[in-house]
Amino acid sequence: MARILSMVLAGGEGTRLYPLTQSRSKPSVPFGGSYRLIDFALNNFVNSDFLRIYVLTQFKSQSLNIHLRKAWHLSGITDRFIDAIPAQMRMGKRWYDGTADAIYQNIRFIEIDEPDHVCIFGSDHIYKMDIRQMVDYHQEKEAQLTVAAIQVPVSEAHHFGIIEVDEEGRMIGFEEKPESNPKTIPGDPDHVLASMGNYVFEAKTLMRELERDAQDESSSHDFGKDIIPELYPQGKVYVYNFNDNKIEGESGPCYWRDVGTIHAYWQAHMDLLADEPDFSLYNRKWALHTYYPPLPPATFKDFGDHETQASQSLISAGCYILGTQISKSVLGFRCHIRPGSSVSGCIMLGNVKIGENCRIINTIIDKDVEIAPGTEIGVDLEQDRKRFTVSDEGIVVIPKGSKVGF
Ligand code: ADQ
Ligand code: ADP
Repeated sequence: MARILSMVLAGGEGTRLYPLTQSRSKPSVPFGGSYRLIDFALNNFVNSDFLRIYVLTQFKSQSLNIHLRKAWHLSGITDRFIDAIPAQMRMGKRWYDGTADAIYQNIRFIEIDEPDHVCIFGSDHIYKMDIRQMVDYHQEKEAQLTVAAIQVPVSEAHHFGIIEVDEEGRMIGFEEKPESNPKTIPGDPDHVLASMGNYVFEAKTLMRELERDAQDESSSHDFGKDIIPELYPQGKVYVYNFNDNKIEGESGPCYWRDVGTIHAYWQAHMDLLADEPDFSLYNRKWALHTYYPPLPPATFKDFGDHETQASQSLISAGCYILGTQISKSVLGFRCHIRPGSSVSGCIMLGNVKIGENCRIINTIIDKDVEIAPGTEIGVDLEQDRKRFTVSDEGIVVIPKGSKVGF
């Protein structure tokens, strides 16, 4: 058995998700009622039985550290670990440049561990992947680097590293975030093959490439911009097709979403509420671990003439719903809603209090928000734009800790 070390890049600033990333890094943003974005990447490793994991943090990492400590603490007499490594400026008084620099500044952890292969994955995406299958492919091909890839519409090509591949699966072209004329898939002019930002490196190659890149003053020290374009023309770089990945107990299409913008974040929640979601939270063979606070079950009560009705929604523990209509919404822990209110297309991240007779549509409400009785949000977007962030698609965001309408 090859020895595998995993490094999860969890430093993303997430500027396009602002204000959800005002006080926390992108991987720490709550998702799906009970989870944080980073949980999906970590569940992929844990469910694949790769349990030697460093999580590299940088920006606004306190919320993430607390979550890692509460949800992902491994202890015992084995050599399994999930350890957060903060940026420590070991290579001089500077933070990480690009993603390759983040690994380079922690290269001693790889040297000490002496793995055969190193998995370097991002932590910003919603998906399930049995990483063993990617590592098996990497070993069969005797690759120096294997990059996971997925088909995306050509209109999105400028967000991704765009790959060309030969019939054997070998990378023969790569362009990071092309601004125009991306290479489309042969025979399919509407799609490109995009890098998912997930890499399996032969450890020796990784260390050699990081050392070389560190000496290159013209480099931005990024896997997508520098390391891959340099390595594939002369090295053995292979492409792993994410659509070949099989999750035990599931047969559906492979789901992968970048939730990097407010609208994508909102839409991925709505995906969870579909009659038959492409991303299931219910597969017991692929349990989605996270931290659960000690809270009672969600409570639903009628109040006088006000019936409570909830449909197409996910409601987390500790919620207390009194005489309210809830549809197409995801409520995190400890949300309290008072009678006569209605909520539709909403995502509440947790500990939200909504007074009587409110009407709230298509709104993301961050933690610790209080909304005064009789408030309408998402109904008159022109008014909302004066006080809140509203996405081009009309999704309103209420920042953490706000008191609205008082
Ligand atoms: P980007 O989407 O631009 O491109 P990037 O900002 O490099 O992704 O972030 C990748 C991962 O590293 C994220 O999980 C992020 O949180 C983390 N990260 C970013 N900066 C970091 C830092 N300084 N320290 C620690 N972690 C950091 C990449 C690839 C593309 C590919 C897309 C897929 O470069 O080729 O298509 O991911 O989304
Ligand atoms: P989240 O909203 O992501 O759940 P928490 O409320 O759990 O975050 O906060 C996690 C930690 O982050 C707390 O210790 C809190 O004090 C700290 N924190 C929150 N905002 C800031 C900030 N702007 N600067 C520094 N620390 C912060």
